[in-house]
Amino acid sequence: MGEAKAAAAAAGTDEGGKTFDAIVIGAGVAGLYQVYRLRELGFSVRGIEAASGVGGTWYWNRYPGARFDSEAEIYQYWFDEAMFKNWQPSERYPAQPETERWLNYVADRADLRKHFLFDTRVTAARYDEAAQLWAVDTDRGERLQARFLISCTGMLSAPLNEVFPGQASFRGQIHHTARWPKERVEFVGKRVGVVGTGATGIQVIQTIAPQVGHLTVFLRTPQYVIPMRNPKYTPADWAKQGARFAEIRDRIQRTFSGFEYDFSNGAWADLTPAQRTEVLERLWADGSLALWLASFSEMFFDEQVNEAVSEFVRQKMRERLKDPALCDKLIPTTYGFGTHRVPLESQYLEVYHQPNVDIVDVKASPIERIVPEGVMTADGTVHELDILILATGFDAGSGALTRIDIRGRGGRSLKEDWSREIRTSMGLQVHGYPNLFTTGAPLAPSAALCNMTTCLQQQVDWITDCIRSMREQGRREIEPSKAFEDAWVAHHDETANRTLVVKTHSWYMGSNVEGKPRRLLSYIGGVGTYRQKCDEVATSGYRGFTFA
Ligand code: NA7
Repeated sequence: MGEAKAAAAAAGTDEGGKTFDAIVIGAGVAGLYQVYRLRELGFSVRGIEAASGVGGTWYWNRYPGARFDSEAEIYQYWFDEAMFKNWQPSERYPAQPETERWLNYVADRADLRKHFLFDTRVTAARYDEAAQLWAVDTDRGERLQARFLISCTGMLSAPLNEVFPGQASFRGQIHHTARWPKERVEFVGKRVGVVGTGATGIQVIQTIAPQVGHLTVFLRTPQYVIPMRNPKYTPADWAKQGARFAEIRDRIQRTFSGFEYDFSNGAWADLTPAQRTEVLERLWADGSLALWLASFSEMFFDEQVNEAVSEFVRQKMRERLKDPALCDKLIPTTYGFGTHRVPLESQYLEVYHQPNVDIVDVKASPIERIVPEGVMTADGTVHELDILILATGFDAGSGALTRIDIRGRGGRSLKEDWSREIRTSMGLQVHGYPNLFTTGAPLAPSAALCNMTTCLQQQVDWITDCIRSMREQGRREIEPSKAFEDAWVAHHDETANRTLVVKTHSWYMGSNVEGKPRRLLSYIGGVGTYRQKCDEVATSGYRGFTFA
């Protein structure tokens, strides 16, 4: 520690003041771990967080019904075995309040809070090429400096909350799910509208439906859904998971999706129809994302296989919906199962059997504007509401960074660069932006197809090792070459373009944001493969990256 402190001092940093070895943006899953790792190595580090507390996604998304679809035993940190064992998740898929409490527990146990400025948003960051430092401005009018700038800003953190004209004129309450108020929202007896039926909208709808006076779901694209099996976890259950700590930690590094399960059911073509059905039924009964991320990988490439799995899921949905009119509205037919996010749900479809729940088809008659009384659709109807919930999603992957004025070499702007084409080097750096490291950024495995705690810790570890090796070698600046980045983008596109995912409209492709350049935002080569590629770069002495 003393030696590292001396090295930090020699590098011109000043922990008590405004110059640091590293500035970390965000106090979510990645930001907490990044601060922990750098501090462990004796670097001076300042975290900056827009929210009042830690949690990131789990701070902001406090909407009714928010919970993750990753099992509690894999949505974990791996740097402290006792921390894992001393936390008792209440169930397999805990809800937001518990996950927020867990991240507070982590922050307290590792004493991380003191390194963060809370209620502070980074507005701009400019790289000073002569000094080889990032100058970081905040909305509190402060300027801090650091050798390294590390964004832990989240894949899904820039909400699309200004969606319709006239929102400000609405007389009732209007809430985007990712900006949900801390105060309780009272639904009893209220006329409530929900726009959006992605993973978020589904959780909201199934949770508030039993409370509302009347619910209007403004539905544009229906979803394939899988019923969640969410058993309670007793202390004995968790002790069993604790005994598997090392096994789970090692396993999830190597699978396709960073979950424990993986594709291990044999090739689709080698199985009889009965054997295929047996696999699908078994994974369906698991009530997890295994049907999607660990059944048959051919589903992502082969239209016939995809159609067969899609039809299996449609049939399951038909059995629950019964009413043919509801089946027509709620069962997807225009895209294949698994070609974008598959939500787990609990009694979501059954909500539509309630007499006080209506579907408004906003594909046929889009929402035109919000008026003081409610939502006006293109056919001129005003749907009167007391509360309007926007579950309209995010400017995913790139949005968190393009909402900051980031300037690299020669004053180039990341927002302008990415308005033409979204590019990164393995999602870890961007050519033209030396000493900027990114986590949860485009072109790396992330939220789309990965258990986020797995991917984020792997990226933080890679970044930390890189910074440590630079210190050992007396290097002050790192940047990926244009050729390296071109090669990664080409590999990413080649991997993506072999799949059916690129043919489906969703945030995965950036097509949910008007004018956003299209590219699959997450790397789809698999978490294990990506890790190997990252490790190869590090062991090669960072071939493809230039140092100063
Ligand atoms: P998503 O998955 O992007 O879903 C957004 C939903 O909002 C989706 O159903 C959209 O319909 C709908 N939407 C957006 N704009 C409109 C307008 N103008 N009119 C009608 N409907 C609209 O966001 P989520 O928050 O659910 O999930 C994001 C990720 O967070 C999720 O995948 C998990 O990984 C966690 P569309 O499909 O565009 O027709």
